[in-house]
Parts: sequence; C-alpha cells; structure tokens
Amino acid sequence: MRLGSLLVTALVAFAAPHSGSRCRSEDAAVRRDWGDLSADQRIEFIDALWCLRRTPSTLPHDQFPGVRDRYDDFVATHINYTLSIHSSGLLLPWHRHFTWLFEKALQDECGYTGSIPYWNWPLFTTNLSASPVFDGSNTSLSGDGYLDHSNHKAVPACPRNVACRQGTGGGCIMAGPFQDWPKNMGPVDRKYYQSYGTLPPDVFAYTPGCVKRDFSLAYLQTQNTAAFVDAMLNTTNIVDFLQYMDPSESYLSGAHGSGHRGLGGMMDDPFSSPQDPAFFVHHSMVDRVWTIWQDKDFVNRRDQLNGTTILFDPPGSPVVTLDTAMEWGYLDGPKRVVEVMDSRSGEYCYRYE
Ligand SMILES: [Cu+2]
Repeated sequence: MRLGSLLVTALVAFAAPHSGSRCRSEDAAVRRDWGDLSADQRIEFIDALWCLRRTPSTLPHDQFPGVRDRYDDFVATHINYTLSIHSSGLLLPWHRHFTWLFEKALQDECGYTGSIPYWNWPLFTTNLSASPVFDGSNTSLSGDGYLDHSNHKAVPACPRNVACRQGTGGGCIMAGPFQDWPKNMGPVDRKYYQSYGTLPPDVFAYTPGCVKRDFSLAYLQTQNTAAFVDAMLNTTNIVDFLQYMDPSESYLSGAHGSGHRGLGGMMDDPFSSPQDPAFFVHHSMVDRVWTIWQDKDFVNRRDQLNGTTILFDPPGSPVVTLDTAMEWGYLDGPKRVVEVMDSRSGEYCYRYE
C-alpha cells in the first residue's frame, strides 16, 4: 500500500513535471528598473532593507555565530551553498528562488509594497557613479567606496582579453543610505573557491566591519553593455546563453561575474557578496535577462538547463536536471529545479519591465 502510493507519486511527477498554468502577464507583479522608480518608491525599498537589519534572525546562533539579524540569514545561506550555485547548472535556478525569498521577506516581514527592482547594467556602464542606482544620493543604493588600495589584491585575470584597471574605491561605502551598513561575516579567502571545495571551518564567524566597494568600469564596459546583453538574448539555446551570463570556465566571468567585479569590494567575494544590498538588484537583473530569454520562445526554452551541481562543472560531477533538488537551508524547504523554471507559475507570478 505504502509502496504503491509512493510509486503513483513518482509517476505523476514524471508525467507532469510542471503543474498548473501560468498566471496572466497582466496579473503578474512587475519588477522595475531602479531608474524608473519614484523617489518615494526607492526610499521604501531602502527602508525595507534597513528593516531586515532590525528584524531578528531565524538561523541557529550556534551554527551561524556571525548572523546578527534577518538580513544576515540570507548572507549565511548564500555562503553555505556557494560552491554549488555558481559557474554551474544551478546559478540561474537557485538565485531565482533566493531573490524571490528575499523579496518575500521584505514584503511579509517589513511591509514593503513593491517588487524587487533591478540594476539595468547597459544604461550605466560608462557613468556608474552618476547613475540613479549608484550616485551616492539618498535615493540610491549608495556609491563607490573611499579610495583605499591598501588591501588591494592582485587584479584577477582579466576576462576576454580586456585590460582591467584597478578600481576607483576599495574602502568602505562613502555616502548615501548604506554608508553605515554593517557586514558581519567574511570575506572568505578566494583559495576556497574551487570545484569540490569545502567551506573554511570559521566561515560563519562574526567579523564585524563595513561593506566595501571598488568600482571597476572596465568589467562593465566589456560584459554588461547593450551589445553584450543583446548578444546574450539572441542566443537560441542555454549552452550559448550561459557562455554570456556565467561561463563555467574559471577564467571567464560573463555578465553575472562581471557585475560583481564591476562593483568590487564585498561584491567581489563569491561567498558573502549578499552583504552588499546591490547583490539583490544585480541578481534581479540576472533573473530578468534569463526570464526575457525564456519568454522569447517559452515552450522550447522553459526547461533548458546546462551544467552540473558543482562549481566550474568538473568532469564527472552530477548533471543538473529538472529533478535536481535544491536547498535554501533555514530559509525555505527544498525544491526540485522544475519548480523554479517559470517566473509565472507555481509560487511565482512576476514579470520584468
Ligand atoms: Cu551567488
């Protein structure tokens, strides 16, 4: 009896991987370009982020001693899965749900009435510090860090043969709403960022400090331009799409990695980058480009995946399928990849402008 019912469940899941129909586009919540939000809407988002810092954590303190508040719950969760969710087949599916969970926390726990905005990369690749997202004004996500190259590491290998320069900041965020934004964990030594790697034992330790930024426009001007994003959107299969968004070869970065490196500082730490609030508007844009690409030929593209469950897709690592299980630790229950492939079905009903 029991075996029988399990079998039925498995068969149903196999026969109908997607359940229910899509919500109507006109009913979907709209995620907007930060530059298209009114001043009041931007301030509401900024206030909601600060609200998460005043909201208690739900993660167990003994396992995550560096976690001090609800915002840190998201940081620690991201750190925990870093080695399988980047430069792999899971980048897009895992971060889609992570960003959605963050948006939901802002709404449910902090009364935020909007959707998560996105950082529209191509509009500001030459004038990042003058953009509404990063101009350092009270209605921005703050701007560059103070000029401080004292801790500058060697400039990482430059993507696609473009000469990258040292950034223009390097120190703590110098102005705007996130000038005093705390960081409570990390950064994590880059040597731990490897296929089949393990997290350092003290990775969740409390290391109070500031969030740093180090704008490096050379990255954005290479892989976040309108031409680059258009080329990505004009690909016709996920293998080619991911070559633009997030190639798993460790020496390339793609639009995703380039956005992280372009902002630099905390955002350049693949483990603890969500400590910079810019992480979420960046990943909203990553998800936007994927969503638009899927919707251009939805029937054929919804279920396209490529890559494995291990950083840099090493040979022999498990290939990601619609049935692959993903986890978000204490933030949510596990899900199969199939459950996150459509921004307008299941738990989701959102679209991008
Ligand atoms: Cu990430």
